[in-house]
Amino acid sequence: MFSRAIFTRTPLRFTPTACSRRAYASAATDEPKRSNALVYSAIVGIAAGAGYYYYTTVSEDKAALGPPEITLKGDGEWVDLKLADIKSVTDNTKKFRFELPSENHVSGLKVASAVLAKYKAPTDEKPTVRPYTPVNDEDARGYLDLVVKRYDNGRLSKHLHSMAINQTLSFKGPIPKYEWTPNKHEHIALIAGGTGITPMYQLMRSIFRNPEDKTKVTLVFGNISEKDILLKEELENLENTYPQRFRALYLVDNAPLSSKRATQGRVTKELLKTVLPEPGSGNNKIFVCGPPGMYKAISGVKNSPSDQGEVEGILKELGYKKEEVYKF
Ligand SMILES: Cc1cc2nc3c(=O)[nH]c(=O)nc-3n(C[C@H](O)[C@H](O)[C@H](O)COP(=O)(O)OP(=O)(O)OC[C@H]3O[C@@H](n4cnc5c(N)ncnc54)[C@H](O)[C@@H]3O)c2cc1C
Ligand SMILES: *[C@@H]1O[C@H](CO)[C@@H](O)[C@H](O)[C@H]1NC(C)=O
Ligand SMILES: CC(=O)N[C@H]1CO[C@H](CO)[C@@H](O)[C@@H]1O
Repeated sequence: MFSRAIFTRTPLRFTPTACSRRAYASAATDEPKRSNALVYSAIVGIAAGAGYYYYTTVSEDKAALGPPEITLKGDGEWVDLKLADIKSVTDNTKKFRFELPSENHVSGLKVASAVLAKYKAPTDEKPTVRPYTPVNDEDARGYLDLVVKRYDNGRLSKHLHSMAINQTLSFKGPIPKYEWTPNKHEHIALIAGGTGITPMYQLMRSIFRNPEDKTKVTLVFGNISEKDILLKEELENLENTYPQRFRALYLVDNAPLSSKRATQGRVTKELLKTVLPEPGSGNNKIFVCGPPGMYKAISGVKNSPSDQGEVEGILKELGYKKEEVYKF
């Protein structure tokens, strides 16, 4: 369990061009041979074991408490939660901790699901409602953590970033997304852009904190500069603790690479062909979550929350079927 992750940093077989947010180009110009050598960059695990310690500590705490109370019951009720803490994550992203009604309350979320947040400015006719994926453990008591990126013209994200401690925000939910049960798939691949990491992290946490769940996880996290890797510590912790089952590939736009953590470039067909489980090769699933342009290039867009739409883009070109892909 404390074995160390020792991956060599191999150059990736794709053109390392700078790209903008919208540049999830779908076309790889020539057909590369499928390489068996999975190429990942990762760091050597120094703090392996921290995750295990955390897991046991949480379990013991839990045993001392009685059954939890549920905050968000899926009954359509809005619940006001008080902002208790704010931590800076990157230049434009913060982690917000909301207090649940008591120390004995849990959020009520199951994996994978989201909450809805609602805000109405005094001048607004209608409230703005947006979904967010909490990053705390589902059985954490007393709080709910959101990691939210601020958009300059973003109605809800801008409000959230302007909130002061002790102000409240209305929440309801949960909104079920993809119900996870242990070992539902043998291998899952998660392709995320920006804050699209949050539902992926929810899945990963649920898998790795359950000793019965043996699912292998490959993460491709793109469209970021190195300093913008959200949930970096949390992801490193998983990489170090589960080097056999968790592999992460970080792609950055055009930032100069100072560390071994990230690789320059973009998510291309050629790259995905090397790191994803082969189409039709078993009980595998590919999850996609990111900005609209990313869905378009990689998986095709969703028609609606209840209609996944057809698989398009790179994943279609690579031969994945509808049942092998889930768009968050
Ligand atoms: C299931 C689900 C879970 C989500 N979880 C999270 C989460 O954990 N953390 C988080 O920060 N966000 C998350 N989001 C996105 C979130 O719901 C909002 O879309 C986001 O906060 C922007 O809302 P807004 O009201 O601030 O911006 P809006 O008023 O909706 O948009 C304002 C401007 O921002 C731009 N913009 C908005 N969203 C994006 C985007 N994703 N990429 C590029 N440009 C964009 C728009 O083009 C527009 O110009 C999630 C979305 C879904 C569907
Ligand atoms: C928030 O509320 C608590 C309890 O009411 C109070 O002790 C604390 O000083 C408040 N914090 C701020 C920043 O207003
Ligand atoms: C979703 C997301 O994080 N998009 C970012 C991708 O990278 C560009 C350039 O660094 C940012 O401007 C986007 O906001």
